[in-house]
Amino acid sequence: AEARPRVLVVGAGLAGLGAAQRLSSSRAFPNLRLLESTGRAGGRVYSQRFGTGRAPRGAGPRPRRAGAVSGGCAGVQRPWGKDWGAGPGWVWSEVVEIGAHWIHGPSKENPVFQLASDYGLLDEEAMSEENQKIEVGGHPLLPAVFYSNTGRVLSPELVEGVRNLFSTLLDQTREFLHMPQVSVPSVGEYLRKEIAQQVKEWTDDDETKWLKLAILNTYFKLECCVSGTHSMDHVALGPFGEYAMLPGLDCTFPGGYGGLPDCMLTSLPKESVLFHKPVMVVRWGGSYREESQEGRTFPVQVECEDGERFLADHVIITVPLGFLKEHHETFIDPPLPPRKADAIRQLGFGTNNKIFLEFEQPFWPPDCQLIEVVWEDESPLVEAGTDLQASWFRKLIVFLVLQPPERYGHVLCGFIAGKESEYMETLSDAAVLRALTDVIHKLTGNPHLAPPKKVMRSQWHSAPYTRGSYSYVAVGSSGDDIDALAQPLPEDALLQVLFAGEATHRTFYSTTHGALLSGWREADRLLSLYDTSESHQHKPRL
Ligand code: 6YU
Repeated sequence: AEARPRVLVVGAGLAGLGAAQRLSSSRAFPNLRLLESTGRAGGRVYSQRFGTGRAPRGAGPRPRRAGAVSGGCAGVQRPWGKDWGAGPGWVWSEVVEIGAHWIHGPSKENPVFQLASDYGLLDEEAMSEENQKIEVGGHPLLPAVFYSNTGRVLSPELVEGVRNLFSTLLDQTREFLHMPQVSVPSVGEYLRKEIAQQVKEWTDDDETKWLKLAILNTYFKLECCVSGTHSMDHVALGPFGEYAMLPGLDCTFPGGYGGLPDCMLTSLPKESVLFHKPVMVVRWGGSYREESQEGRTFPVQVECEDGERFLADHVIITVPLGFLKEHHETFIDPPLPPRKADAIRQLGFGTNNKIFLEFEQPFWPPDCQLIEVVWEDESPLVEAGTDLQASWFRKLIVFLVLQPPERYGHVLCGFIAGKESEYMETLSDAAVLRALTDVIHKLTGNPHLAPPKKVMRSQWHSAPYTRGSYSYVAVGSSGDDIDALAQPLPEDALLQVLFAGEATHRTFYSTTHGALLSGWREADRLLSLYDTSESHQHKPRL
């Protein structure tokens, strides 16, 4: 086995796990190692426990939703929630998603959906044929309530009209894909230009006009969460339509998204995965020898922060684009060719965070699953303030109500993108709670409403091995940059250094299925390099 190619995979997110799983299922690669910087698998797929639901005294056993699954593959138990406490009035915590939330487009073509179904991680509704056929263009409609900062609830009809206008304009932005020229560089500028035109034709009174603009501004902020960017002015217009959507109504994992990487991990030989092994530098194009391996040289040497070194024939790098942006000049030696370094600099990688709030009692109506927030003094046609300290919380414009309440208690999951989100990461939990309590007092018009009893948030920008949430095609870059990033090194087909990860998938970037497919792509690239007959020599097919 020692004569067969040695492969290292850097990063145990879905891309790294996918690559490792595919390679380890071939007998051509018995010498496989996966090096992960943190203490867990999953990367930006990360489920944690939150909330302390409490049953009333005298309540019976804790209810479970019909059709519930308790989680998949052998050796991995992911129960719905954890009960503890003796006597009447048990308490529990539930699984929430710190990172990826939904399977976008859960249908046959989506490998995350397929794998999760095979592992038994999804409920019957998500797996149903009807669910797989539904096409909502990435924006499922949930029963929503629209609160304004003036303490009033906005009319659903008014909001619906504005939302339809916004989604029509957004659909138009995807039509520039194959056009040689675009009139403005960014999605944001295009939308604002169109809105400025439309406003001239509005016949509403002034107050309604301003309100409609304020609602539109909420949709700009929502779109920043979707694209993982500070401003839609940073998202390139021409390539925007290249992001591909699959059919299927977005679904979640009843036992947590983290069940997927956990199951993938169990299929790998235990000794092949090393946690707490941050890679510091990947050296390639060399001739490295191990003392115990006389005569055999390896072109790749990977050195970890703790000084341990690994030699290999091939390394698949799956670290996030955010990490590469910060470290690529020292992380890879010799440095990347200019085309690749430019792609890393030019592609976008922003921040989208979640803030979970648990309430003793809901302030929203029982059937509400989504809370949208409108700041009536804002408009996409008026430059926003830049004082982060004074107004960061204005960027948080949507809360999901975690369902069902019998399972979660009264928990909201807020989404916040951009520089405001990065600023929020620097605050204490208490400061976040204070600011959001103020916001909720404004929205409800009730300054005495009890504050949330618990808060938890993600901090993806501060995470040293991620440095943000996901990639987007920024102004000044295009899908060609994604392909350039995905190109292996060196260019003469030796495949010493390969690149996977969501940011290397030209049409599914920013998603879990993009990540998984990119890992498979690089594994297949290696598999097709070798003659996979049971020859004990490793012979590249060049
Ligand atoms: C999806 C969703 N979703 C919300 C939030 C986030 C993301 N995504 P990983 O980072 O996983 O793995 C790399 C590993 O490498 C990691 O473990 C590191 O620790 C390790 N590493 C780093 N440096 C290292 C070193 N030096 N040495 C060793 N190891 C090292 N995707 O499908 N559905 O609902 C969401 C969401 C808050 C943060 C998401 C969602 C994105 C996915 O999570 C992400 O793409 C993959 O998990 C990445 O896997 P990976 O393996 O590549 O990296 C038009 C247009 C619009 C475009 N956008 C539309 C789509 C919207 C995306 N949706 C997002 C929404 C949410 C809520």
